[in-house]
Amino acid sequence: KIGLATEILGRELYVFEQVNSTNDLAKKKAAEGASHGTVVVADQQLSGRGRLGRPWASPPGTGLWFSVVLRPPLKPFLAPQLIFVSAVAVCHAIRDYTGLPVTIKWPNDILFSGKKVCGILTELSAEIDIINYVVIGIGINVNQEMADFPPELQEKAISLAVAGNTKYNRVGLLKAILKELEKEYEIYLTEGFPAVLKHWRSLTSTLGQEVMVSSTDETFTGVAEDINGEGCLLVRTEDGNVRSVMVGDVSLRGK
Ligand code: BT5
Repeated sequence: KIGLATEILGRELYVFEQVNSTNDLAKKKAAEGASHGTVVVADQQLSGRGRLGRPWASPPGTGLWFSVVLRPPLKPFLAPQLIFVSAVAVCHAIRDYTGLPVTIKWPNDILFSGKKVCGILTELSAEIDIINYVVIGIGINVNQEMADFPPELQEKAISLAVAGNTKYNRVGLLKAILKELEKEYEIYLTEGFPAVLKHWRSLTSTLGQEVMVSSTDETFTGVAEDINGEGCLLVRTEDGNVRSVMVGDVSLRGK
């Protein structure tokens, strides 16, 4: 019993010392019928994943690695909107819990002074017209020292502890995030995506920035002006055109 502050999220809760990936386990539980709001947490992941199979460093004792099963009453094409619901909730909760001015980098990162403290991996299981489930995987660097990060992450990753110069209670932070996620998800379902976008705009550091967009086919630069109703990033290129960039296989770098 960890004293959850939620009605639904985390009421079915699985806690492990070590798993390969909480997303994989949450997908398995969901396929076996786990209820909406099921949460899988692990102290350590042996093969934590980012998008496109990229690795996610998930050492024991220091991070918050967890996944939430949602069963939203939505058409599958709307599933990407849940990335924004999640990012808003996580960003809000981290700000409230730590007081640190973290921001959202489109589409799925939470940054502290330009460095990544958290990544979100959303995975969908759907049929033509209905969503079976969505798994929201959230990885937060909570109490790592800089020396705990592998060399390739030294420049681009940071933990909340390094950012705030103090350690944080991981269970307390988990409870705060589940509470915010439950709240933002409810706002999304009752008020719609525009309400979430409004929150998102107030928390992002991407808009107004000069960005470099890279996909497998091409790289271009421009100024990130807004996101649209589908969550696409609208980038004004040097020739004055606005290009819409889909959540998917792109990486974004501040220039
Ligand atoms: C992400 O992917 O940022 C999504 C990460 C989601 C992790 C959670 S943990 C719980 C759940 N179970 C899983 O197996 N996954 C989810 P992406 O945008 O593709 O970023 C991946 C990149 O971030 C890597 O290529 C590294 O450059 C960098 N990275 C890896 N580990 C990191 C860490 N601990 N902190 C900051 N950056 C990291």
